[in-house]
Amino acid sequence: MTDYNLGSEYTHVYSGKVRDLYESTDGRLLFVASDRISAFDYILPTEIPDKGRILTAMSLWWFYQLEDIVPNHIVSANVPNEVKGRATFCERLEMFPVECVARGYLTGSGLSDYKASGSICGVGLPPGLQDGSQLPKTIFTPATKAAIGDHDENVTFDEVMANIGMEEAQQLRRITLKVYETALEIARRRGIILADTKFEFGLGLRGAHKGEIVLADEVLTPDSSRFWPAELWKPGQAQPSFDKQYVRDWLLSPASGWDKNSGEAPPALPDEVVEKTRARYVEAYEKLTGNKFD
Ligand code: Q0T
Repeated sequence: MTDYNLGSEYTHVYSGKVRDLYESTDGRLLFVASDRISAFDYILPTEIPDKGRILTAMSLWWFYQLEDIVPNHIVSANVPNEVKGRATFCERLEMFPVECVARGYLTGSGLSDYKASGSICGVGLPPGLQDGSQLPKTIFTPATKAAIGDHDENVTFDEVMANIGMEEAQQLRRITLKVYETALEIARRRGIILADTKFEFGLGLRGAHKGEIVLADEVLTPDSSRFWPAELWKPGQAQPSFDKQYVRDWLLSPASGWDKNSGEAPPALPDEVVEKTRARYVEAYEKLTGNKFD
């Protein structure tokens, strides 16, 4: 399952599809981005070399870009050798039980909800929008976190308020939209459309952040967001994905021998698909940050 071994100093706390959280014996939280990759809701049997390091570097870069807007949970990137470059020590927060999604473009579950009801999470939208359309304004479309293997469920703002209270719900919406709109502009200048993104926030428990809303998890990576190459954007069709397009195309091609609706686990990826996919992650990092990945 994991591609690293931290030894007995760390106990496992939580795993998402591709990220793991540990607690060290001295009480620190270690957030690890693995090299695992998911597609069509499966964790694939093949890892993408350096993916964890690339996404960690990207997330750290974003936290730094955004630190004047919202505090974040990063404490240090000085981590054990086994996970060097793809882990961070982070501040323990009391997490809000809500996935804070912002959308500037229509696709995915937002598109499905729009087609069914003309709205997403209770936010009404004008008629005539297509897959990939830019929305008239950025919207907050919260979801509740599902167990691994299940889909997050979109919820209305009223449901979030009922869950965590009006004040906190309004703060989360305001911060989510502000951070997303800032990131959208930064990415656009570099030729990347950040179609939507998901944030997780928590409440600081002690020290400088006590009682404050703090940005957690991994932010504005291709795993938590949709990255579209701006020059290929064309509403009315599914947009090519910056990172996973080779993976999806190969899995759906006859060459893979896999049927996405069979219920069977997907097969191992060929070396060529792995290498091209790794190159896309590197390209996304370098294009966005202007830094060389090494
Ligand atoms: C958490 C306390 O996606 C998640 O974790 C991926 C490994 C969800 N999650 C976050 C926490 C965090 C963070 N991040 C934190 N700073 N403090 N809990 C738990 N689950």
